[in-house]
Amino acid sequence: MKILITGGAGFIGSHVVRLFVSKYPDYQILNLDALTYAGNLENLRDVENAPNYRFIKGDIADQSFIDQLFAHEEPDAVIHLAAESHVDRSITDPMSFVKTNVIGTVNLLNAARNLWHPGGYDGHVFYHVSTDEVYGSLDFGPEMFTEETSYDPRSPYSASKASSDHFVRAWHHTYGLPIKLSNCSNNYGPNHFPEKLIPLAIHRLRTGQPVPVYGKGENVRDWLFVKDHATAIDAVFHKGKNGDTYNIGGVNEWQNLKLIELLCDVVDQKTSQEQGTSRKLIKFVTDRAGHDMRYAIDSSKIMNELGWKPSVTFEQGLAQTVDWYLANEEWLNSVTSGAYQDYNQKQYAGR
Ligand code: NAD
Ligand code: TDX
Repeated sequence: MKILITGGAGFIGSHVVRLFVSKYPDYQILNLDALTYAGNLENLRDVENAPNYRFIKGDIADQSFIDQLFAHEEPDAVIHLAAESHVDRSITDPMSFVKTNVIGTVNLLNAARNLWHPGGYDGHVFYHVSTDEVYGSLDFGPEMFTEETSYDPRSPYSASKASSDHFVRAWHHTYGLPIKLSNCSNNYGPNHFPEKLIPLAIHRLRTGQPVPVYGKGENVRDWLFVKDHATAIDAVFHKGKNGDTYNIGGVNEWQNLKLIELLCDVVDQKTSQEQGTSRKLIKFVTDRAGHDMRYAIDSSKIMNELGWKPSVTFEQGLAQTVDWYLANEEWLNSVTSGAYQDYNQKQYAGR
């Protein structure tokens, strides 16, 4: 089987590529990635010479490139992760989210349909990886997002992902394209770009800079270790039902401030600093526009039907994550030079 994985040089994609390349030596894995600021082939140094792996540089928003690629490579399946993924960037530059997340997804759907339909869809699958943010925002009650929760996206990022989810389902209902979808909560772990809360905080703590907490730090997210997301994607890809959606989460809700305090304590412990040192760097800043209050995800369907569950506790995953960043300063230094500095300056201007 030849699988086209899009966005494989990014955070989650690189863990999915590594898992599939090493676990399935009989599969050919093609990694299609535009190498935007978030894509980094350093993430895949350990698998780049594997005989069943190949990297292709290209933009999913470029329709003629995608059509030619499908005609030439004839992939049997697609696992689609390529996206613009950062909510704050979507607030300042929404159109790049429309181009990649919406138009890019439709280009892939069209190319898959054109390639697969003439011979029948048997043995093919278009798997779209999405987010819990499409469901909107919850209050602090017991409610959780299920696969039946109505869509209510509220940021340009979540609106673009919701749109792409709808297009994927529309290609299933209208053209019979075999699809699978999953909506996952916040991931954390190695290779996470330091614009997102956890790697940003680790990076800033290690360099003695303030850690920005938006608003009062009350917002709640559910966190899942990235390697557990990769095993969930493996389970859905191989065992999920055609046309079905699976919610994926860590049963692990944290208020942002409590999470940052815990992270500060882990960093103090790992760097042999006196407990409480890092917490002094916490800085409350202006809130994110339209900041969703709480995400909470009910993963019982994937757990009960596909037998998936997270392999590590949050404490274990966070300790592994901090260890990874402290041991990979070169990776952090390379991704936090150049364009990152400009982004950061804009991000904190006026905050
Ligand atoms: P990321 O930003 O780290 O990586 C995205 C990758 O896509 C990068 O390698 C980038 O170069 C590539 N890419 C971007 N635009 C492209 C284009 N036009 N053509 C080809 N490649 C392009 O993102 P991530 O955090 O790894 O997220 C991967 C997927 O998982 C996304 O679809 C995201 O919506 C979804 N998701 C992320 C999370 C999370 O917590 N990070 C949670 C749930 C779902
Ligand atoms: O500096 C910060 N300070 C802060 O308080 C940053 C960057 C974030 N935050 C808050 C905003 C959120 O409530 O922390 C929380 C987490 O923020 P992000 O790491 O930006 O993640 P989030 O906005 O929740 O979205 C993430 O999870 C779902 C991913 O970026 C998405 O791609 C994914 O779909």
